[in-house]
Amino acid sequence: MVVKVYGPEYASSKRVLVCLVEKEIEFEAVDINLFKGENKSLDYLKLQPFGLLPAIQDGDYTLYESRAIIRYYAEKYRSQGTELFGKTMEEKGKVEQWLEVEAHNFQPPLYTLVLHIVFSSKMGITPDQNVIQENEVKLGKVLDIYEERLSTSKYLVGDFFSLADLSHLPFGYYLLNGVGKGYMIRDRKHVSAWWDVISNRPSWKKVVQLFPYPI
Ligand SMILES: N[C@@H](CCC(=O)N[C@@H](CS)C(=O)NCC(=O)O)C(=O)O
Repeated sequence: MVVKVYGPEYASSKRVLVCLVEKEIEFEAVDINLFKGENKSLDYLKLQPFGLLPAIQDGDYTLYESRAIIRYYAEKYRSQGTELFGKTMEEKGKVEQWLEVEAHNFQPPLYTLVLHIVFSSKMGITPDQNVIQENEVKLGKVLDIYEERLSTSKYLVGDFFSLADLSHLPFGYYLLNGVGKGYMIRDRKHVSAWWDVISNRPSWKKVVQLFPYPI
């Protein structure tokens, strides 16, 4: 069964796509244009009642929330493609920990920067320099913690690439492309080395090449 992924060009959908590529799961992309409001169509709202991208359809099964989707596929196809949860329960616990950090510490300030810097005109937002500065400072403090962690470990959890690293790719990309604050990665030696390793994975390069960002 081919998995249908809705809205492949948007960042949160790319979290799902890169996971499917790593797990060697066949998929089909269905375009939904957020800027034309297609995410609020009655048909799409049946799949994702909040009108957010992505959602997936896998036969009769549907699921939304990108991190729920990647957890689902990483678990369902544990022995296929890249093992993204680690080998032990302890490693899985740490993968979950860093997935939560990504969702609650890393992404929120970065999402605000993306909205105010990249999509302000398309989304009808007046860019607010105070909000931008405040979120840049917040994200910097988060990245300082990453720098410390990555000074002792190649990846966030240990010596293996996991769902935790993967989950940072879609919005991390914006920092260097679009937001124009690549220095936040490049000025942190270990974060910078980590970023180069994870963003050079063939899976991520394939996703960005197949579905360019709407920047
Ligand atoms: N927590 C959701 C967030 C999804 C999300 O915010 N998606 C953005 C695209 S990256 C979106 O659909 N935005 C449309 C809107 O805010 O109306 C997930 O991870 O699936």
